[in-house]
Amino acid sequence: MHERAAAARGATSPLEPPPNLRTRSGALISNISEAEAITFTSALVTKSALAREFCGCEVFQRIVHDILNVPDVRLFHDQAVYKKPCPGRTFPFHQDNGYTFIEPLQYLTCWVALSDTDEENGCPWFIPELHRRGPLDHDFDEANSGWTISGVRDDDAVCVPLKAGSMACFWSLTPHMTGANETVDTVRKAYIVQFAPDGWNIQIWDKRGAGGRGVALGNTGPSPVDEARQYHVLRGGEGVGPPPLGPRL
Ligand SMILES: O=C(O)CCC(=O)C(=O)O
Repeated sequence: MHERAAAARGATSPLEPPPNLRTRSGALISNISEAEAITFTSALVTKSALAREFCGCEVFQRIVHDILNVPDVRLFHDQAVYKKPCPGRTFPFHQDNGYTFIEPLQYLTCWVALSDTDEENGCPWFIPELHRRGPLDHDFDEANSGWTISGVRDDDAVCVPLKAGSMACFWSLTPHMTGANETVDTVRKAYIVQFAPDGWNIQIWDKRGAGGRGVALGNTGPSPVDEARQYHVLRGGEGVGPPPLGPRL
């Protein structure tokens, strides 16, 4: 996994979004990416054959086989997260469901360290057991530009330093945060790879509804899948490699 992570680091870096990426109307493309503090680069598997191979590799096939315990599993989402030196700037406690709410609720997040990470440069922290309480209310934390579980009690949070090539695997309902990168010159690099049982429904929640608090929608059954991005890693209980990267449009 260590060689694979080194290769993934090579694949993710050139694809980091340029600073201040804006729409034609001037709005920031993402309200959580900020070039000088933290960048999120999504769907690398649609741009890099190496990222594609990485997310579909046998290591993940085995992990999802054992943890998700269903015969058909797809890559749900992948993103590189680069955290720049920026004193005090955390990525606050949240559940991944606080960003992307699907049915069934629990999907699996694999947080892969592409560089060594520790308390000083912004490694992840987790609150044990709280995932059992289901989805928690999230509010937007303007100071740290991220959704967060307001008032969450974090006195028993566990700090998880990771060497490059190691990963933390956790449920999408597990509250987690990353600390500030308090170094002066190192960029903390991670690749986040998420897997979900095939047949998920993402159309049950409108995040922008009710003035940004979100509203429940009708249950419309399985959502359409982006085959180029959300490919199978497990089909009929067997690991399957990723389909080749198609021509770029
Ligand atoms: O890697 C980070 O600093 C935070 C990313 C994170 O927690 C997430 O994308 O859910």
